[in-house]
Amino acid sequence: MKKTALITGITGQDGAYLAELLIKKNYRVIGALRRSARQDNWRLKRLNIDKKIIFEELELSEENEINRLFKKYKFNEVYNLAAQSFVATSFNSPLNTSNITGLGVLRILEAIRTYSPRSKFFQASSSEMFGQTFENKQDEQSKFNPQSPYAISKLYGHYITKNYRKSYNLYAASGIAFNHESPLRGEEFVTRKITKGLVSIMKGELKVLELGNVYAKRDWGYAKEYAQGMWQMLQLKKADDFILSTGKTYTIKNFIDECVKYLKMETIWIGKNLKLRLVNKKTKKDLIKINKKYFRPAEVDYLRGDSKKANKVLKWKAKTDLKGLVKLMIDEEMKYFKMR
Ligand code: GDR
Repeated sequence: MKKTALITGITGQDGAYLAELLIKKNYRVIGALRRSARQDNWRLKRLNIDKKIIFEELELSEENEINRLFKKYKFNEVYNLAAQSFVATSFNSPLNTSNITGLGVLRILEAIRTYSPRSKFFQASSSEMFGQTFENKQDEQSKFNPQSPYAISKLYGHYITKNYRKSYNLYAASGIAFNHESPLRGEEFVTRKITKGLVSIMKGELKVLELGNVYAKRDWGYAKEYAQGMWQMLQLKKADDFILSTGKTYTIKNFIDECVKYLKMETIWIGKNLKLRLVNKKTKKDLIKINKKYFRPAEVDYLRGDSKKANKVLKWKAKTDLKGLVKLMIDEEMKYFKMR
């Protein structure tokens, strides 16, 4: 019998890679999307899976719509990847973020408890929950110290998932994923903003790229591998929580250096902090500048994950390093630039 899976956030980066994986594994994939995201299926088209998914409109703010879906289908697995997922936006829309990213999780869990207690549930938790951390590496036992309405909402989702697992004996797993990027990353996130920006500069379509705090450190992996980890978390006998990360951390400035090297651009950094600039060595023109408007009211300075537990129990390990990730992202940036 074909398994049926529900993926919320199907049009996002992770939704697309997870759908690709489940289709390969012969699942029937129900993709839930917001009404406003109907046209937003370029990722699914690029992976050539848009015709293989059954789409259902769903607002995570509407419990009736969630309940309707659970009455219509029998889900073996439910992956909650939908969220207001941009940290910066959460400062401008804290209530909407809390409602969707936080309470949305509870609405799904309530539907599972009421209509489908045997469905396995995956919650996409986030390394942002660790926030301002004082530990060299963060694992499943590390202290949370969230720094944004987004991170606080994710923390609610994480704890309510654990609570429903314990209280109602549901199979509810929480995957704490550190930053994971790919050519399918949204352009508002820093890695994609950089790869797209630098390629646009090289092609003469952009003069200067403006960024915020480039000294922040992140643990960046390849999203496709993280989707695999999410699926593995639902294949155990007992639900649990796992960190997905590479264990390496780099500044945004390091990421830029790696891109510039791969693109063979002759550049040099001049100045520091708000005056920092990346300059073309020959023409002396600015290529990257810092703009205060991209700084967040509260920043997360340092993240580095320890996925020993996922490695041991799931046999999951991040394979793509920073260099490999940059290559993947820039190659595809160049390919689609040519086709525009
Ligand atoms: P993050 O990702 O907030 O870590 O959350 P993002 O790429 O937005 O920011 C990473 C770091 O880069 C700094 N930064 C900038 N960020 C953006 N977006 N644009 C800029 O111009 C810029 N300049 C510097 C940020 O301040 C930050 O320190 C991501 C999201 O995908 C979350 O949904 C997910 O939960 C976590 O990763 C794990």
